[in-house]
Amino acid sequence: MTCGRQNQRRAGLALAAAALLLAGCGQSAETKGADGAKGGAAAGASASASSSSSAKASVAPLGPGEVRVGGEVAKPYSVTLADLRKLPQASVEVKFTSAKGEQRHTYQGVPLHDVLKTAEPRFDAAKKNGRLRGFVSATGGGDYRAVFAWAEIDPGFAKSQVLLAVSEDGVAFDDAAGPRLVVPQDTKGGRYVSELNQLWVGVVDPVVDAAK
Ligand SMILES: Nc1nc2c(c(=O)[nH]1)N[C@H]1C(S)=C(S)[C@@H](COP(=O)(O)O)O[C@H]1N2
Ligand SMILES: [Mo]
Repeated sequence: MTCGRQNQRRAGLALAAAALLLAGCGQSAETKGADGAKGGAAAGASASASSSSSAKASVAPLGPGEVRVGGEVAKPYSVTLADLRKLPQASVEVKFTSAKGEQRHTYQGVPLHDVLKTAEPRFDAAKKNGRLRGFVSATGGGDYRAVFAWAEIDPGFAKSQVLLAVSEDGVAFDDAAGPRLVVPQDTKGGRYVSELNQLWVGVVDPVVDAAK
């Protein structure tokens, strides 16, 4: 038997996750919340709260294709896949390796930097290159998560064009599923977070300074 994270994600159903759990396919603590909850109704319907003591009951369930943008920002907001389609688009041709082997795709979408700037990240202007202390956590379906340094996604620093993709090879992503992160500079597919539902801007100073 395989513990198919990919299949689970593809299925995108709380039902599939329940079946995996019943089948004893529980994943380690690093993939807690194996509820497969993505954007969409499944997020609200799943028992995700039971898998995380830090879950906040006060937070409304995610709407279809909703991505919450928050953290160290002045203006937290939500953007849906449908909203993203109306914003200025970029297109990238990429290749990356995955468990399926090499993949080549053309993605269309909105630069991640644009989406985050709208939320007005609060970087320390008093510190030299304060934004270099920033990072972005991207969470997708199945509580899959990857982190970026701010400089990696800021065209003012890096030659990168990280996108919140709305389509792959001309095929639109399901509005309920949410966008996919596309990371042209990566050779592996790990940070191509699918069914994106949260972007969280952070600053490393509190963690680093606490360790002094
Ligand atoms: N939400 C989510 N996104 C994910 C993953 C995942 O498990 N969950 N796996 C990543 C990994 S390890 C790879 S290699 C690619 C694979 O992309 P594919 O599923 O389109 O083949 O997706 C990435 N994005
Ligand atoms: Mo992967």
